[in-house]
Amino acid sequence: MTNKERILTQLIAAKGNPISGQKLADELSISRTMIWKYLKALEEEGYVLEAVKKKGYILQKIPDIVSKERITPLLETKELGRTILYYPVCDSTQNIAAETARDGAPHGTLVITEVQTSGRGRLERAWNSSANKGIWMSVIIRPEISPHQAPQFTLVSAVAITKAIESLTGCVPEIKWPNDLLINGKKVTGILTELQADMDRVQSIIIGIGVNVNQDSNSFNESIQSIATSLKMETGIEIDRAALVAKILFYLEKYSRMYVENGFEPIKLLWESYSCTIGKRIRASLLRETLEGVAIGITADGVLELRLDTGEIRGIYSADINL
Ligand code: BT5
Repeated sequence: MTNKERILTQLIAAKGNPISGQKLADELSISRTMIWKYLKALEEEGYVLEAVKKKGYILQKIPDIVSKERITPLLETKELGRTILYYPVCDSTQNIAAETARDGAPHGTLVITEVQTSGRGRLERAWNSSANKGIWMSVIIRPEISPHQAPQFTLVSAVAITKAIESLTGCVPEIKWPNDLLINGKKVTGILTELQADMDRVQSIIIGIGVNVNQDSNSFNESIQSIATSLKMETGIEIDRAALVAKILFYLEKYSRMYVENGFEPIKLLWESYSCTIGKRIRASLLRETLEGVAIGITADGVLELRLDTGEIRGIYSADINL
């Protein structure tokens, strides 16, 4: 933790009681002037501090941002999120993460922003992330697996985000294969998994996560207003985005490790328990054809199995699904 994060952690822990500049200076072994500089820096980020004469500083308001200072004190992970790159605005966290990963960023690096100007989904589709009311982030992971095991990380991530949303809001999303989380049939989360690999070794997997958190329906572009929802729209409550980021990283670390150590089977069972695809009649739009049939399950490789009306079973690696 940096000194600024330590000061913030102490102010939060004081729960509205004043904490003296001298006490902070003693605990961090730095001068009062340095403490004052850090407090000024926090104020510039939107933290509201009250100075009470002879008593010290009270934290009055925490800004609604997803900065490193807000997320770090909430982390329950060993590796994920231990390096954070925060941008008030950027084109796409996926682009920054890809570049940073190529430059050797460590396993677990988090790239996060308030607003994306060119957020993207699969096949270069646009991802609406203009409002600073969602979570737009990319996590760089470097698991020791072969490239063909990488697509399963989309499913690992879907389970992790579902668990995080469930534990923080009580609202349980459904997973639509392969990368959508839905609440009441509307999309609340999209996942974009990208790979940097040699023929036989994964260099890094970049897990891009977009969660609609505190938007109202008019925050979305008109084109997606009927298909998108946010956690606030579904629960009626403003959610602390930083707390949700920390929870997502916690579950992502837990389930990634489970996958690498124990294989896909335990993740598959969890994924199927949250899925709204399995057992349903669906239409799958592939790059060159459209197939209709009943989704009967996913394989140990995360491939969706579709039973066509002819009885033939087809494995689907990548498609858009219509229920
Ligand atoms: C996805 O693609 O669902 C993956 C989205 C990943 C976004 C994250 S945000 C952080 C990171 N940085 C990025 O640049 N991207 C990742 P796909 O399955 O192709 O779905 C895209 C479709 O979802 C669009 O064509 C719209 O129909 C719809 N859509 C766009 N923005 C949306 C939103 N905010 N909420 C719900 N649906 C949306």
